[in-house]
Amino acid sequence: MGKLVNVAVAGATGAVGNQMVACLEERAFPVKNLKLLATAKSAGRKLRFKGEDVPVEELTEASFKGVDIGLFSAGGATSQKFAPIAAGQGCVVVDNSAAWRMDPDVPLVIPEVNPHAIAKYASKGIIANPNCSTIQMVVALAPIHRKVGIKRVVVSTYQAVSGTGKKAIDELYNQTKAILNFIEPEKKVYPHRIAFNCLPHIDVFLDSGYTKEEMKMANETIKILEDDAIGITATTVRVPVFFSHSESVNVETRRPITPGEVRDLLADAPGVKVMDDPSQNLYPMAIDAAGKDETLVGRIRADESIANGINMWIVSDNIRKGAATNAVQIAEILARDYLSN
Ligand code: L14
Repeated sequence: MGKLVNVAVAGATGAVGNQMVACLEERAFPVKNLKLLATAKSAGRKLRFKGEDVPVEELTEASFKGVDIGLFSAGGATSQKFAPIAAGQGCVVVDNSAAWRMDPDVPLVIPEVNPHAIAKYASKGIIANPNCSTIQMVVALAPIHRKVGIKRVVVSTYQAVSGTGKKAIDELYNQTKAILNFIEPEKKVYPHRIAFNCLPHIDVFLDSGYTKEEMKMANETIKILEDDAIGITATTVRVPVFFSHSESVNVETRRPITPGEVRDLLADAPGVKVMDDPSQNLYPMAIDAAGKDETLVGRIRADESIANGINMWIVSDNIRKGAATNAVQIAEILARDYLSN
């Protein structure tokens, strides 16, 4: 790895921000100085990093002087405002919000899939981290796309509450506890009860009837795979799970491929682990992926209703590979290949 870098984490006290700090430590990222930034309300709190208590400072326009890389997970509005301010001060921003993902001058990067796109950061000083549901799906789709071409994808997701943040983790916990104690549960985060329920609703609805989360999955996949001939339709569903998103993915390929060939292809794919032995009841589950960085794939089988169809089940920790790990992996490439002198 190249030189030591000054890193800032914006939104450090959130679920993803916390995990970003943990990933920097776990992966032995070459940190010179770590700055933790959050709203004034969180300023003064401390987070543990490499055995030391690092104080959280208020995020302001002056926060990024001397910072080489800023990992942002403080929401779209904060990214919209502060990413250009940070970039203007020479800080390369790796942004986890949806604010910059579809900007044609901002690369949208999954390191295992399109690391070459990182070079385009120079235009705005911003690199976007894709949506959690997109990342885990595309890590598994990319090798298939390269081999036989993907024509169409139909995906349904089963998404954990942690994607919404700490308040939603508390909401699932509190509602579950209330219901098991015959107490009327309160709802503050989602429009309906999430405990013992499924909500076909993630992010906001558009006039088309789709949610923004569904359109992110379609648009981001096309941008990352650099192929707008791929058709994608998504239904995104919130389920009462704390960590890890699961996805049922139906793929129509351009050329034939057997389930065995998909299994072999994915067994060699970086960041992917195949868990597929129905005879042993072996398939990926949210509880397997939580706390790990791999994307787990199983239930690989032919869709016999079409000529070239494959079905699979893809599971990954939405806070790790879906957010923090992916951002830190991008930062590793930046530090090694772009900021090293
Ligand atoms: O990064 O699960 O675009 O509520 C926004 C919705 C992250 C997940 C994003 C959720 C998503 C979030």
